[in-house]
Amino acid sequence: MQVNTGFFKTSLPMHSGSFLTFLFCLIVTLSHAQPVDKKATPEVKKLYKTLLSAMKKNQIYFGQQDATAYGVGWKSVINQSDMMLVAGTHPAIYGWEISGIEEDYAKNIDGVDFKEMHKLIVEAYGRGGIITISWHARNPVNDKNSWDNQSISSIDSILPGAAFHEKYKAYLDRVSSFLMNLTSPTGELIPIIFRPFHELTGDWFWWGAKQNQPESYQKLWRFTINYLRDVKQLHHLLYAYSPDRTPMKEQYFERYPGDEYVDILGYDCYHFGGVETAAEFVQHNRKMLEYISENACKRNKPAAFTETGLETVNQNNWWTGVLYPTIDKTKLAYVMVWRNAYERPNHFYGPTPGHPANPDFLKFINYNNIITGNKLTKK
Ligand code: BMA
Repeated sequence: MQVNTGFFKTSLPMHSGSFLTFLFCLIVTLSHAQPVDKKATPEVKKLYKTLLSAMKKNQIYFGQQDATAYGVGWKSVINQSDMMLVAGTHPAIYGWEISGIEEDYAKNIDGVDFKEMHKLIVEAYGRGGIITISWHARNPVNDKNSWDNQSISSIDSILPGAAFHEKYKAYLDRVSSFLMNLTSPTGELIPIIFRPFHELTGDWFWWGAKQNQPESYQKLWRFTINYLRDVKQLHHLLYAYSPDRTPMKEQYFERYPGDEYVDILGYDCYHFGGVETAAEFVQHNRKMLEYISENACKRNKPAAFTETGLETVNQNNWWTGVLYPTIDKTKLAYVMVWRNAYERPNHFYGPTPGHPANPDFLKFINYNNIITGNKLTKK
């Protein structure tokens, strides 16, 4: 079926799922949409509406993790990102990772100094960028890193009353100090999309589905939000829930902590394998994103593809041939690809200078509905 949504004309056919998503999104009422934190700052409320309105209009903000901290072959260069080198613009969404803050380390897990991260976040916000922060937290139970997937029920050991609860609270105190200091030069708190305990449906993190009961995950999530919001009085956060791929789409909500605790319905899924698996990737994830987005629209909340990418981008038309058909008209507020590691040569997900997929990337970001840094209003 060929449909003109009235927002953007395109030659891509609209699937029946997309049409339903579109109908659901018509009922998103911006005036009633509020973040879960009743005391959210004006900037957070504004960001929330910006995301909802983008979603409604089929506009998708494009993001990358650690974009301005480093890229392939460089680190800490002022106002640089691989995307800037290739396309002359930074992304619109800037992802950051705070693993290590819980132990008071000076640098995060990927070698980014927290002081520098702070500065880069302030700069990104000044350019009109949207900031999201993930947290590969260490396991408070045994000090192993987040990929400790051998421990069973770690979550139960850090909930209120359990042996490692105080230690977990100390972790949150450090997270909170970092977040609390993220202010703009004019003194306003920078709105942050906080995305803890992501990929919870997988079995690779200590908070994963194989090692913990759904209720434990929900309790951990609710405790964390209550603690940051009500005890630490942080009111500049939106909370993003990001399961990974599941065999059945309904499993997305199996561990969902509730509408009062989630602002953004996110989803993480990587493309493994390249050309051979591309069609399956598009088909599966398009359906999944439509499902998530319909559910987000019904709840008046934004939906987002919070992490994705094809490592090394070894398919030259990946951006327009795989990513775009996966996301276009699924009613998402944003999509974010993972980092371009400077320390692991084959671990990059964005454009890099000289890469054969760059012409396709430029075509992708030139689509009307893909929003990059140069289309944002500076603060
Ligand atoms: C993973 C990889 C790791 C990194 C971690 C946290 O997906 O990129 O190399 O340490 O994210 O950023």
